[in-house]
Amino acid sequence: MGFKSGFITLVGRPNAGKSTLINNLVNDKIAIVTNKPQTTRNIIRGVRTDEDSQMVFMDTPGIHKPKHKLGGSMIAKSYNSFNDADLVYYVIDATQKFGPGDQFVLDKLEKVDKPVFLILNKIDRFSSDQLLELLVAWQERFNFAEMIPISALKDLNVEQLLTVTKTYLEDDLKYYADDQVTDQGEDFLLSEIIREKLIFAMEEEIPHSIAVIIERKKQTKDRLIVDALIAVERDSQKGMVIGKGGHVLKKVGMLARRDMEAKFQTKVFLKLYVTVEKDWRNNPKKMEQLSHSDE
Ligand SMILES: Nc1nc2c(ncn2[C@@H]2O[C@H](COP(=O)(O)OP(=O)(O)OP(=O)(O)O)[C@@H](O)[C@H]2O)c(=O)[nH]1
Ligand SMILES: [Mg+2]
Repeated sequence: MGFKSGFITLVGRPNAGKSTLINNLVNDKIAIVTNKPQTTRNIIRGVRTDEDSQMVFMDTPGIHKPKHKLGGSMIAKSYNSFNDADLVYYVIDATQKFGPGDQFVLDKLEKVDKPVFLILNKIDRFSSDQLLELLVAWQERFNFAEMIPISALKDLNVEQLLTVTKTYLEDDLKYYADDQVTDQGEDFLLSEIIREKLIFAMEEEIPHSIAVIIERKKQTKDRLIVDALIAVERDSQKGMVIGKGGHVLKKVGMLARRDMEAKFQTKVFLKLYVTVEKDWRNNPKKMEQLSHSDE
């Protein structure tokens, strides 16, 4: 028997748990997770390799009705991921009612000529008889190759998902080295850690206006020095990111630094700056700079 591999894209509506799931699937925190929708902005690849197989998972931005150019470019990336995939996981938050947003995704999936798994996530939040009803309802909506209930967060049934997925892999190359878990560069990882902490610290609308870029990075003998620039869209948002007496920024910096130190196993010296880039989410050039669209 030859080596088997495949590319699997994780698509779905914002907040369904795609990033939580990819982290679980590769046993590492490679994608940021927050309680607010539209967190993920880029395709993030996560690799899981064993003796005879390799699965390359793709985390994607949540599919939503875009209000800015940034949103449009985010969902375009999600749709593009169908082309690279051998298999699609449609991840849903099973605690949410079926609505027009779900139907929109199903209509997209109708045009995709790949097996589609329905992944019913967050089953830790309801009982098994509710689950049966749900499976029956979804079965009537689309011809899924498989329907698998899981909890990405509580790690329920993810092993089963992997077992079933493996039966769909075909003889193919090993695309990534055995020890590679993600394709992301260090700058992107660092900026995402900061963005995660900022999203948690901010109220509803502001998270979507935030971008983070690494301005300078230097590894000395005993520490990693990082200067990061946080961009927001309005002066008022700048004030909120900084907080009274700088307390918000200080807290964000502390939490981000801790995660960076754990991830890169080195002492980190992190400096954060905040700048206003008016309406950057509608400015293609700024967007490219600020949303890491080349990574
Ligand atoms: N109870 C429960 N919560 C979950 C589960 N999986 C994810 N969550 C939570 O759902 C929220 C959204 O998770 P994400 O993984 O960021 O969702 P996403 O689909 O990547 O969202 P976008 O990047 O915005 O598209 C977070 O608060 C997670 O902790 C689960 O299995 N059970
Ligand atoms: Mg995500």
